[in-house]
Amino acid sequence: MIKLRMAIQKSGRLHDDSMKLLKECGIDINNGVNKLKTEASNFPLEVFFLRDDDIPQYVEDGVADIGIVGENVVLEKQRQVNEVEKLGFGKCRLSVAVSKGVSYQSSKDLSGLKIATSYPVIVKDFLKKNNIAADIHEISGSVEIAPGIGLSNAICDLVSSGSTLFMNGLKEVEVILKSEAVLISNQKLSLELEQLLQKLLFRIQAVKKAKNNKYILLNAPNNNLEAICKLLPGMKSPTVLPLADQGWSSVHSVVNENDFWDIIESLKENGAEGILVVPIEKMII
Ligand code: PRT
Ligand code: ZN
Repeated sequence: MIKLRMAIQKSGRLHDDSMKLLKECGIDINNGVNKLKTEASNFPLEVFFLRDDDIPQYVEDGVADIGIVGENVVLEKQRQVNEVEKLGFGKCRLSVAVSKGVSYQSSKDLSGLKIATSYPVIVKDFLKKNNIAADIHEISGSVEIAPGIGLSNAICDLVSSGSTLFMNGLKEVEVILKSEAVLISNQKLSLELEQLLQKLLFRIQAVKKAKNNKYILLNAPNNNLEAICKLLPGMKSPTVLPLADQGWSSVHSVVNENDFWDIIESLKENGAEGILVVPIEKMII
């Protein structure tokens, strides 16, 4: 039977979330951190564990059909692969930072500087687009120490909390790229593999939607029922059930995480009581 071959990071920041996503998609795999590959027991999927830097090339070459990797790596490696879906984890930004004491007004201030980075392709492109002449010094790790040891005047590196920059006396001055983990695929998948990818993608999207939404239950006074239902359109329309208490109804619906607090306030203003909010495991529209 044909199997979809997926490359994920062997160890590192994306490993656990990649494995968790597969689990949430109902795919059981043996945890093979120390192995090169493993198989799913209930989905036609083989998983290869690789260094993240190598994943775009393996997917381009067709050694793996699909892979999970940071967008930053996809853009840096410039391999011919399709970006299929953003996955909502591994979020970070690729930023330029300079020493805290240096005055910085605009990207023009980078002219003539030496920038240490592990992302020479992306940085070169940024400098070109902004018409800045600066030197790029490529290093593979510990980029944040470069200004401190006199190797460069600036750096361009991944940032998430900002504490690494802070601890090294650096300040973030330009965000070049916002990145997160993405699902990539080979550009010439056979029809069968494409169908398996679509099956997996359907599950991934259901998991993502569920994470962005909450199930809400509340008690509403019947005289304000219409206003409350308008606030909770849900997937089609809210479910309304009469309570044993006369004049009250129970309303069930789905709310988006982003609108959540605004909606709660309006619901309370309209007399809603006993509001319960529960996570959704899977959501298929
Ligand atoms: O061994 P392998 O080559 O597979 O792994 P790696 O060491 O190259 O990568 P890894 O595991 O560090 O990161 C994998 C991916 O996670 C990256 O390509 C990004 O897409 C994503 N990611 C998200 C991050 C960060 N956040 C991040 N904060 N990758 C690295 N960092 C590093 C950054 O380089 C800096 O050293 O964390 C430090 C900054 O973090 P803060 O929180 O102090 O700002
Ligand atoms: Zn790497």
